[in-house]
Amino acid sequence: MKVAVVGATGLVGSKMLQVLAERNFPVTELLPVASERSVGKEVEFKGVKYKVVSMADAIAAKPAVAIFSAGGSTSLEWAPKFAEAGIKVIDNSSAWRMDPSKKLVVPEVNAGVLTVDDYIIANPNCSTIQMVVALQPLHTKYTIKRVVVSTYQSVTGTGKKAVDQLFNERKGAEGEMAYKYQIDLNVIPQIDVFLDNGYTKEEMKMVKETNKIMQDDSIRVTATTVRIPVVGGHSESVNVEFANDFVLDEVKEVLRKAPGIIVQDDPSQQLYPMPLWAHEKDEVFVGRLRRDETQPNTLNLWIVSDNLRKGAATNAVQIAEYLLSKGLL
Ligand code: A2P
Ligand code: 11C
Repeated sequence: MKVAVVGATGLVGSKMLQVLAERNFPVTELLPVASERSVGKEVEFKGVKYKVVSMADAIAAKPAVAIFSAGGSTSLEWAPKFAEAGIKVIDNSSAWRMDPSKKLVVPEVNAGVLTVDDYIIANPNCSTIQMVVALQPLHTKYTIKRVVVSTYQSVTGTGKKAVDQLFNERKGAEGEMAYKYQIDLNVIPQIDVFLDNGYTKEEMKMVKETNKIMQDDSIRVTATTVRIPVVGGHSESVNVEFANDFVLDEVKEVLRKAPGIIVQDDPSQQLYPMPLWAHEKDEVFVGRLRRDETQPNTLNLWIVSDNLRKGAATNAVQIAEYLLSKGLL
């Protein structure tokens, strides 16, 4: 199968190449795509070097699927052109996520919404993906009423420039700033731009995308998203109020049995999820499970996942795998 990876020279794009290779997605021909300035450069896939091609050349080559991670404006301009050529697009940008005519998919939660007619499929924001993977099985069992989430997000979510900023600061070296402020030895309670309501765009993504993926607008979500000097993955402290009461051991069992989740929860061993362990893993790690003793039917939990993997590349490749397995490609 011919596969295009748009943004193949970027942080998420190169992770997509790695994940496609690791999961043995049946790529017969790879078309790495990047901006005009990278055309002709080489990227490696399964030990073979491939030349970066332009958008137009990729469309002319008619891949079955194109996985995009080249930013929102690139996606707004080019995804429809791929789709018109009959190429299925899985798009990691925020460009199409809230478009009512486009599906927003986390395979463990709502792959079933996909049909043969979906030509542009949106991959959600990383912090939303890991949260809904953990929330969906709990919602099915206990019915979620309200979610209060605070995030602790890795600099890899911003891109290479931010990773460089962190390590330059650590070395005491000069360099470009991805953030307005120092990130090493600091915490920045702002991810993306501020909106009129005082929340950031990242916070409102967590609200709106959660409702869309879980197909339930009655779930009330409020978020505070925070950047921390970490590279391995995003962490989330989540407070969930259910309509129904629960037994904690049963909650653990529900999560253990759910797809894509690893429960790491043993206070006696000081075992809980951390970005250090989630890094380069595809699963969502859940722990610190405990009852919120201040109100009924309410649970506290801690969710960690590698934002470049399950939060981006792995989720996109899983969507491609689902399309393939259902004959939708
Ligand atoms: P390039 O390396 O040529 O700039 P990141 O998210 O790490 O910044 O990566 C963004 C990715 O999107 C890179 O691969 C980048 O290519 C690619 N990209 C940026 N703008 C365009 C564009 N207009 N057309 C195609 N690819 C683009
Ligand atoms: C971050 N969540 O960690 C962002 C990055 O909408 O796909 C991903 C932005 C997006 O900074």
